[in-house]
Amino acid sequence: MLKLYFHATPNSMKVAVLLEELQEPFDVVGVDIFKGEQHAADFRKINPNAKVPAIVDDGVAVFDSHAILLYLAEKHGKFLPTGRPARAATLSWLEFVATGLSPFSGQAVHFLHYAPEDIPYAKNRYVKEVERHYRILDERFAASHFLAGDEYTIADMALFGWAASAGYILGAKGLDDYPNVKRFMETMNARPAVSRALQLKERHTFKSELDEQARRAMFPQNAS
Ligand SMILES: N[C@@H](CCC(=O)N[C@@H](CS)C(=O)NCC(=O)O)C(=O)O
Repeated sequence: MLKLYFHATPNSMKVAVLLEELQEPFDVVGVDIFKGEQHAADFRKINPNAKVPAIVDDGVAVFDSHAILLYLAEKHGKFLPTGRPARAATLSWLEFVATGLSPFSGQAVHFLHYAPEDIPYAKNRYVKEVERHYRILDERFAASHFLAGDEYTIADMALFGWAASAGYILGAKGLDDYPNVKRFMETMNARPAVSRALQLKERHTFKSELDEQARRAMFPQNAS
């Protein structure tokens, strides 16, 4: 059976949603990134980049959340439109999330919550970029039900991963400034497959203390 190498993180959640939408049976293998399990030799054979998510499907290893989304969508012939305009829109928004919203969100989380020193310039840079991405998404959802148009695609699942954790970056108001993104999230949260994916976070628990072991595991470049 397909194995999903998982931690309760936005990037893993993208893939969990797609697997649930596809109703593809899968086993979850927890990788506790706070304990450094991403650096285990066996896991590095699956993802040389030592990060989650990754999958192994019938002996085939795939790493990086958006590569996995594309691989599974192509395998099943679902959630990746074949018509050229909708496919172009799906790929464009998928990359927007892969190269924009995801890494800027990751760096915003780092400087807001994990960095050992307070660096206002870095916090401002990444939070402002996250906000700019949500403004673009809000404009898109003012004109379009899903990112690629009327059709629900892997681009929406990619966005859901990070948007579900937006409060961690934007604070208590969460997505309040982006009403069209909020409407999109309500649509997503109403989907049974999304509920099932979110339940994985309850069923698989991980270390949460950001102690020396966790800092060494995730930010080895800063280890003393
Ligand atoms: N581009 C990668 C990023 C994956 C990533 O950054 N994963 C984080 C969790 S969301 C991780 O494994 N961090 C552990 C570490 O950096 O040591 C993807 O989209 O899958």
